Amino acid sequence: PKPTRLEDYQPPEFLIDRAELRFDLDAVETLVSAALEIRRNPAAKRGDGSLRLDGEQLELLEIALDDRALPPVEYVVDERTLVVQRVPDRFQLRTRVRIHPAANTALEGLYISGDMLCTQCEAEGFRRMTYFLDRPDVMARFAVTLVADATRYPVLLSNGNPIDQETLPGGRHLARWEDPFPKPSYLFALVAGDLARIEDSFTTASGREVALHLYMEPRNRDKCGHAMRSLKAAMRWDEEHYGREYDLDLFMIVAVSHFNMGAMENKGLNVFNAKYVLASPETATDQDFAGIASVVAHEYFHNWTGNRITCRDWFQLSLKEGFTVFRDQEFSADQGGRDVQRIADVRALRARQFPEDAGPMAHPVRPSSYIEINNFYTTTVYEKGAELVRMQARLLGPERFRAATDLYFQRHDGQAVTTEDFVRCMEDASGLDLTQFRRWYEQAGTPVLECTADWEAGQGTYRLEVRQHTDPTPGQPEKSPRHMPLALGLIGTDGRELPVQLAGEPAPIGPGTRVLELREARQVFEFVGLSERPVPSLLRGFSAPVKLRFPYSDEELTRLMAADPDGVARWNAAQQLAERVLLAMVVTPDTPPPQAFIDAFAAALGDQEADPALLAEVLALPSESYLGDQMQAVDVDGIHRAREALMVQVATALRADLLERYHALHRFEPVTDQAAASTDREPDLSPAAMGRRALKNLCLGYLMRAPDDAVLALCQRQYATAATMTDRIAGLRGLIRLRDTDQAELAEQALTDFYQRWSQDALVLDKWFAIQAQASAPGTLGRVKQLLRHANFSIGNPNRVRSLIGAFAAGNPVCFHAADGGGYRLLAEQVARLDPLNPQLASRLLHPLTQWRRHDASRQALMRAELEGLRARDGISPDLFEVLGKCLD
Ligand code: BAL
Ligand code: ZN
Repeated sequence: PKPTRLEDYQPPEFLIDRAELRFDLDAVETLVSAALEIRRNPAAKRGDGSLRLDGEQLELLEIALDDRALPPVEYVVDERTLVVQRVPDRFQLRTRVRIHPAANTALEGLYISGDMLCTQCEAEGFRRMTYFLDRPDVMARFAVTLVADATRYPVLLSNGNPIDQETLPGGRHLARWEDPFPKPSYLFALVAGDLARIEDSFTTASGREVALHLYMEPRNRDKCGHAMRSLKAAMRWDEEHYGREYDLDLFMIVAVSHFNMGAMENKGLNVFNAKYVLASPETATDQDFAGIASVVAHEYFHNWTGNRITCRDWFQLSLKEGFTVFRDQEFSADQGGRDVQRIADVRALRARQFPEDAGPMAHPVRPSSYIEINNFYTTTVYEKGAELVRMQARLLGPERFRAATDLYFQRHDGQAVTTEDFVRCMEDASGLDLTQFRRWYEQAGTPVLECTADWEAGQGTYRLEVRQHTDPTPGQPEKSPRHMPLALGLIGTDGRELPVQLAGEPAPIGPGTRVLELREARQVFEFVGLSERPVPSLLRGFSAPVKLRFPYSDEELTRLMAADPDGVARWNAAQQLAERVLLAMVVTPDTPPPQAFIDAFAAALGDQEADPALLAEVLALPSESYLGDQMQAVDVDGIHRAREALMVQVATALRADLLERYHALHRFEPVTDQAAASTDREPDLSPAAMGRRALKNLCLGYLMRAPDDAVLALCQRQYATAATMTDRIAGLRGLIRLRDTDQAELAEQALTDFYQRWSQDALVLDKWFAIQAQASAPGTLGRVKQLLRHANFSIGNPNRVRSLIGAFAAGNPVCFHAADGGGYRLLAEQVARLDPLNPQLASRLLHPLTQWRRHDASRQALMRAELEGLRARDGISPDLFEVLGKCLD
């Protein structure tokens, strides 16, 4: 397969103004008729006079140009294109093709999910349904007719507004939809099925009434309330924060069970992975509820950042994804807690994006080349892209950022544009020069900020030196310094904030956060007027996506952990302190943690003033994979041992404190009566209640590291009487630790009970698979193999595949990296099995193996052998080909 390069971009030679499509729907065989109004693009270079349309896996039945059936000599069809020779400047092209939805296991284009038919077109799925100019800078008005069996598919949906319905002979029926907004083909959608609907409505700021329809399989109709509430909250938020109103009279969401991604923002007809729609307190965790709100908002926000203004080409993907992730993060921060949301986002960035940026798959936020665009729906394009927007928002400040986004919406509405167009709006509205900032879009890799400081007591001057550098990444040996905001504060001995005044500034500036701008490889900042040596609180709010190093003493970190008013910095101090203790324990296994660490932990646990949700973050140890990233060569076993040992030591030293906090928090939960299967009141789903549960279950997690009979009983009771899935799964997670111990029976009982309760609920069953795949018990690899043969495992359902194979490979370092290579073998076998069916998913699952260079020589050899084995297979997909090439060559 050949790469596509940004530098080769050419405007489309032809445009499609209108597309009339008719789908004669059937699971086995669907006929698609298209009538396309096409004209030559005056802004493009003239080619050889022929029209080249994209089309894959289509059986062409008819073709006519301006109502004249074309003879075979006038067109050429191959596996990827239809070329019509010598076309006029303006014409209508009609085609009719046959496709096979039930045989479509890749879940791109038209496919079946259970009994329904649905589509996924981004990035290049539309070409699997009809011949088209399947590129985002070709925007057409769509009119769609859907025809199907009225009993099997009573609901027929597409984008835009419903125009008409008819009953047809032979038990069939028809629906017509028309979308008044021109859109690229990747935003097309259709859904057909026997679906239930819940309805609501939303009145826009300008007083228009929008009907909101949420569709799902009928048995799930009582699990959609949270998604609907989230949608309405997102609609209001976008009006208030960006002045963006919804633009059609109808907004629809459909929940489907088989979906490669989280959800898809098709115009007026969002199609969602059921995981991001369906929730009840008994079946979904607090994290699931938050995930639903965030994804519903994300897809809704795309209506402006993605649909009204779309991408010129797929290299610009972050234009819509980075900005939309930033918007959904800010929405979630406003709904729950700002610090806790930011910590979750930073944790995710460090866990996934930083390793990507340091590995063979590293690429800029705006990549310059790809073989398979599906491989570029990455955490770099999404989450690092969001960080780039966040930094620009910070550099501009709230008022100027709002002016800049207003300008962006006004200037580019209805267009397909680039990240450069976005940055130019930031500049034009603010007067700032972002020339240097643009490097963030072009350079891959995570910058490192090396900071040092010295103190001149006599002068009251504190000098901070910041050096920045970025290691080479594939294809980019040299990096230049980047422009970024560095937010900081200064903390005194008593934990209070000190004034932050730079030398030369006329008047003292009060205490609090200051935002400095970095541009140079080395910069020195001199703070004056200080009465004592401060502890710097650096990178507050994680103001730039960098790795910051400062030689803090343990005492200084402890001070920040106890007192930093910036929640993110407070959390980060705790992480650094724990990281230090843990890495020492990796090197010297039997080192007890310093008493100062236990004391700091105890102080935070007993802090009654702080938000419990924040404390749950502060007291959570860094993950095994994060710790691995801090080492030259990852010591998988040493890290696991150290982390477990530290948790046991905390649990032992602070048993009474943990129990006390546990009970104090558990009291808030409803009391359940198992016999009557009822609770005395509804579970509380407010952010405050979720924060309490997070801290309580953190305590339980520690306690279950050193469980005596009383703790075991408490964990069993929580599992059995939980009113929420959050508490039930926390109980189960505690009990599953007993697998392969002499109390294994308790784990097996709970797992059997969980399965029996929830075997009919696919999303809960995903949790049952995942929790077993992530258990660090020695027998896990064998169990995962058994679960692959379980009656409820299906290679055809991406959620189930992720919950078993993905959870094991990406979420269970110690078992996946078993020294004999059994984990690697299992992943490679499953990727090989999946690749012919669903290459997009196969390529994503492979990622843990691509990090092979981070491991010891023996593991490297084993991992590499599996990767080579995959590459040697006949007929691997372009998706896999690209990833294997990057990580092996
Ligand atoms: N556009 C693909 C799914 C999403 O990012 O919303
Ligand atoms: Zn998106």
